[in-house]
Formats: sequence, structure tokens, C-alpha cells
Amino acid sequence: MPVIRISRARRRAALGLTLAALAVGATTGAGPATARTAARAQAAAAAPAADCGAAYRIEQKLATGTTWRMCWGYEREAGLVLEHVSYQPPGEPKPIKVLATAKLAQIHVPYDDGGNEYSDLTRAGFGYGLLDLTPAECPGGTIRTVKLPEGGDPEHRQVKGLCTTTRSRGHAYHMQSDQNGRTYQAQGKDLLVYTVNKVGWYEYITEWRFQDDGTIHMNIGATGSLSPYDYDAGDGRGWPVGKGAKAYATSHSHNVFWRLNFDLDGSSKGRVEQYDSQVSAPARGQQGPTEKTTGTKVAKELAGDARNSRWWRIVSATGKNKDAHPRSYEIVPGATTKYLGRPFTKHDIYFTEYNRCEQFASDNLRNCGAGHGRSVDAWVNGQTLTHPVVWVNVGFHHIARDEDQQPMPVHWQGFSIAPRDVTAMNPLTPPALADQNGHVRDGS
Ligand SMILES: [Cu+2]
Repeated sequence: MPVIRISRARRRAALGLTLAALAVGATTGAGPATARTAARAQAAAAAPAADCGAAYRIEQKLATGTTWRMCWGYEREAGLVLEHVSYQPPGEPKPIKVLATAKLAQIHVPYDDGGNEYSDLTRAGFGYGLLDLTPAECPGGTIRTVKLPEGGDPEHRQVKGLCTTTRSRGHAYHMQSDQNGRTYQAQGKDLLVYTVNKVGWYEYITEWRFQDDGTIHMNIGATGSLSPYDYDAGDGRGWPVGKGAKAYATSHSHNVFWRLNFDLDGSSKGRVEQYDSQVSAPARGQQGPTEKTTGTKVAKELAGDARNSRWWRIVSATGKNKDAHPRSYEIVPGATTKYLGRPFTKHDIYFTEYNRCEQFASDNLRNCGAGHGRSVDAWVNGQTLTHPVVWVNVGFHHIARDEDQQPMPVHWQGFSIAPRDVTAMNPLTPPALADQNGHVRDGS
């Protein structure tokens, strides 16, 4: 279909890729030899982060006393990769390991008319599309140079493309004391790490935000321009953009996947738990409805669906906080519109047993052997979870609007992970309240 060809050609032309790069992009995964080459290229690209020389180290002590440490790397398809992420709030004697690796695992973009379906990471040059940042868009921070893997535009290999900076986020807490009337408040600080990658007319901001209270947010912001080749006035699957009702920008989805490989307290042997709460009507003699929360161990690989009053956490097999509670991180879903068109987009979260060959939620470029399957849904096949990998799917159905031009305002989608019992108290507790752990009684 000519529409597809024009559209893809344009997207690639916009990236300035060489023919050689196109050939690699078009054939990776086609056979064992090319898949191995791709795997080697990915490994080579990510290698510097493994032992993390100074150029690849990010260390930020925030004004509130929390230090985040990590290594960054850059892969040809996934772009920015964060490794060895640790968190050290005030009062903790050493860094607490959180994530072994964290990165994007796909941006799947199907158009509503069925004409185009893109895998922006693995087939459309996301990694090579890294853009230079101006000092103004990394306020108060540092812009680092990223060396892109070979195979793209040789004139575009050193990119000032990684910003690390800090930002205030408003109140970390507020409390007026019953005892002395004093108000305790703190203004929270975050470390931000981000890149901007161009894929055709779209530009994706990959943002990682590390709060001083241990919460991590991962978000993708879509901006740039609507694709001028995906307008169709005829089929009723778009929204009129521009004067009158002549040009309809074709509606489409951005289904973004993240891959998180935890190593809480330095061990990959995490346990996954799912919690569900059930509300019941008041029984005789009760004032109000009751609610019962039940935790279940997720022993085997799972394709999970978000639901009201449902959540998951990854629990450390080894680490405990000072209250002797196992350390864990809770997965906090973000707003999502689940796209039901493909098996791999049908679930909100996947827990799979670690397999180095499984790197992308869909269109996995590696050759993992016959019958292995190329997307995350296929990897949920009953294995016992001893080293869980977490895949999170957050979708956005983009029905364009007049305001989307020009440039298109950033639309964010993503989720968070929040510490649960990583520290024994609020990690930012002021010294005057440090003894208020547990059941605090009046006048104590
Ligand atoms: Cu869009």
C-alpha cells in the first residue's frame, strides 16, 4: 500500500539515516546471524554503564539530604538505559539498591485506520534520533554528550543529548504538631534525567524523575508535530485539524512499555505480591461498610490487569528496614487507555522470569530460539518467578485537536514506583519527630 511506503520513507528520511542503517533496521531479527549482530551492537552500546566510569555516573545529593546514584548507558533501539540505581536518604548508612536496569521496552503506534503500525523503538530509529539539548532546556543542570552507536548518520554521533538536573516539586509534607503548635514542612526536591528522541515528526521526551522520598517516576512526553502523512478526510477515523473539515488527522495510539529489572538491596531474587481490596455493605450493628484487603503471592509469571483497589509490589528477598519489615517497591499505575488490538497490549503489566534475550515488549529483536515468541505476552508461560522482570504498558489514544499544532504540546504518559517499608519512617523526618515511629500517643 503506497500510503505506508510514503509514510515510512518520510519518517526515515527525516531521521537522516544512512542506507546502511536502514538495512540493519530492516533486517535485524530476520535471521540468527543478523540477530546476533544486533545483540552484540546492543551489548557494546550498553557496555560503558556496566562498570560505570565517571563519564557514565550520575550522582546527585538533593538539598533535602537524599542521594541518588546510577549509571547511564545508551542502546541503539531503547535509547537511554539506567543501571545500578540506588537511593540513600538521610540517616541511611549506605546506598539502598533499587534497580539493576530500567529502560523503555517499546513505543507501539498503531493508527486507527489500520494503515500504519509502528514500533518506534525497534523499527523507526528512536535511538539514532537523539537530539541535542540547549542549555535552556536543562535549567540548572548538566548536559552530557552521548556517543551514538555506529550505523546511523556518521555526522550525528556525538550528541549533547542527556540532561541531569534538579527541580522543586512543592510540599514533601506538612504537619502542625498537636504538642507544641509548631509547623513542620519541607519542600521536596527531585533529580531529573531526560533525553529527547526524534522519530519522524514526533519527538519523545524520556523522563526519569527521582524524588528525595524514594519515589521514581518514569514518563514519556510526546511532542513535535502530527504526522503530515497521516491525514485522511474520508474514513471517519480522525479529527478535523485546520480550517473547516477538510483535513482529518488520523487518530492513533501510543502504547509505551517500560522494562524494570529490580535488585532491591542487591538481590535480584524479588517476590511479587498482588493486593486486592473488597468492600462489603454494612453488616448489622456496623456503622459503615467494611473493606478487606488481601495479599497474594504471584508465584508464576503473570499478565496482570489493573483494577479498582488492586496493586502490586516487588518485595526484597533479603533486605529489611530498621523496623524489620521487608523492603519493597509498589507499582503505582498511571492513567492509561489500554489498546486491545494486539496480544501484547491487552494487559497493563507483565511479570516474567528474567531472560536476557527478552528486551522489547513487542518486536523483540533478538533471536531467542524457535518458538520463543517475539512479544512479552508470549513469555508469560507458567515459569516460576525467582528473578522477576516487570513490564508496564501505558497507552494513550491520541485523537488530535486544533491545539496539537504547532508545535504539539507535550502529552505525558507513565507511572511510578513508590517505596513501601524501604525506610522505617518518612525518609525526610525532621530530627524533632524522629522518635515518633509506631503508635504515637497524645502527650508522649
Ligand atoms: Cu500522537
